Amino acid sequence: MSSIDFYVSTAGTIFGAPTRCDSGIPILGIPMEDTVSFRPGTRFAPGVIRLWSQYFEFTPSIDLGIDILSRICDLGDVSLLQGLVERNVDRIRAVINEVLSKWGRVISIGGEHTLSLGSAKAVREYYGSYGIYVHVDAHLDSRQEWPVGQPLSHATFVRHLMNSVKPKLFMFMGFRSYDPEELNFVKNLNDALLFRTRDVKLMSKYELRLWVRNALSSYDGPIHLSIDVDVLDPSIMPGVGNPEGFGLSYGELLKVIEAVLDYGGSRVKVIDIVEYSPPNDPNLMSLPTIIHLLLDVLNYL
Ligand SMILES: [Mn+2]
Repeated sequence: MSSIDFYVSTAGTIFGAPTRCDSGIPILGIPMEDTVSFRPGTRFAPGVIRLWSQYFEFTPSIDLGIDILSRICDLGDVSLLQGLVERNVDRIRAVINEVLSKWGRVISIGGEHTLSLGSAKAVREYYGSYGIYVHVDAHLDSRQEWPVGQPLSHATFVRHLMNSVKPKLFMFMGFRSYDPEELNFVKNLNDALLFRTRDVKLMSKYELRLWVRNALSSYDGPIHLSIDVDVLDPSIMPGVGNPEGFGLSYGELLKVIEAVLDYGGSRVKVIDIVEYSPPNDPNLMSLPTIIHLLLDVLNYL
């Protein structure tokens, strides 16, 4: 039996999109939440985004004349076990592998960031190579253990990703909060581009695009874009588990995403949008930004 038929269920759809599509872009909910270290609630994100998405206009930041609704379908949510991190990562890998075999790409909606380990493994498995991991996040998620004694969690999964899929290049975009141990780790990676929050803020759009273009063209293979929405400032994105001050504005995040999707083109196989947490979102005030991010990603993809 196929993993999709077995593990994925649908309750309502994003923007009212169909549940199956032929050549479109599939959206997959992954309500994984097993290793919370601060405020819980990311498991509710796919459902809340689905429910509320119907009440927004489908207009992205730049009108490229693309009918976004006609290009997407909503596959539903991956059903997961509770608290079994490794088994959930493996299930996510299996489902995304199959989604890639049928559609060639996917946008996943988390869930905790650890799910990106599953999608990275699927990219490596399905394409037989793994090119570039783009980690857009206030954090580096590169601890050895967190909490101390726990090897695999949302704060450590990047190390596992390095060991298991071995990206040719890491791009850390928009980080600002870390432990010295993690900073040492990422600085010692052989091939990594490190842009802190203030670098992204200070760089012009064209300077940033030049860096991204050079990086993407210097390493071949599939590109995996993983966006933790806590990279944004808590004033526009309060609905996250681990908020960090002095974050990116939406326009600054868009500079990064636009550059990666423009120059990455069809090499971008998986986009994860993770860590939105509705229970931590007063009056769901982060939701317009989440919806807009999804529309912009679809517009550029
Ligand atoms: Mn984060």
